[in-house]
Amino acid sequence: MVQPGSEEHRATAGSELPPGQRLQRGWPVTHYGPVPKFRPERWEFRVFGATADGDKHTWNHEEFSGLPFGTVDADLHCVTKFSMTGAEWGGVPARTVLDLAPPAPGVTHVMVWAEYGYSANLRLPDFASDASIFATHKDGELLTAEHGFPLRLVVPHLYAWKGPKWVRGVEYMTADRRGFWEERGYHNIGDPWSEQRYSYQEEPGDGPEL
Ligand SMILES: Nc1nc2c(c(=O)[nH]1)N[C@H]1C(S)=C(S)[C@@H](COP(=O)(O)O)O[C@H]1N2
Ligand SMILES: [Mo]
Repeated sequence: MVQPGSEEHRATAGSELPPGQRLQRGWPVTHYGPVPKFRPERWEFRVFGATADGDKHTWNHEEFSGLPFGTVDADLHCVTKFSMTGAEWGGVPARTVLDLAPPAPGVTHVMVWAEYGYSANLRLPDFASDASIFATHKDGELLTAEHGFPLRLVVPHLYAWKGPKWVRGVEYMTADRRGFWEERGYHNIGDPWSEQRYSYQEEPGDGPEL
């Protein structure tokens, strides 16, 4: 068996890098601000905004940990041009969250919220992609604090800033709004395969006025 994350796995995963990216050995830590301390008794995951039933849905840490577990093989592409390939992410698929707390019919975008107010906006179909996962594990091991423990979102087909570490909830939106980096010069959509790095590259319709 090929161990996920091993050199052999990397070599056989066939992961081609998006344009302008280079492979990074190991797994660097990249984020803005301090690493939050996890307090299980205060932690909850919230789905709010335009839900189908109009209610806010919350799970405490024990409840969220009991949701059906899935895995996704995916690379991480940082907009600063390094990529980490061949990871196996384990956790709760975004689809599961959408099924358990469905959005109202008019929802077009989501804002994913993390500790300290970090946020990233996504088009609903990007969030709902089969490979989007709220990861608790990488290669069978719990995430470390600096990599997002207890929970981070991974959206494999977008730049990694679209996947908040220390994620705490999802807001369903009926119109687009910019998240943390999207307000600070980064592309509203962030597709690495077409190098949507910066907001100045946006075409009309790619995002709300800056
Ligand atoms: N909460 C939070 N999540 C975040 C960030 C951040 O600043 N805060 N940075 C993003 C960016 S730019 C990248 S490249 C990845 C890095 O993940 P890593 O540190 O596990 O490699 O986390 C993303 N998630
Ligand atoms: Mo990044």
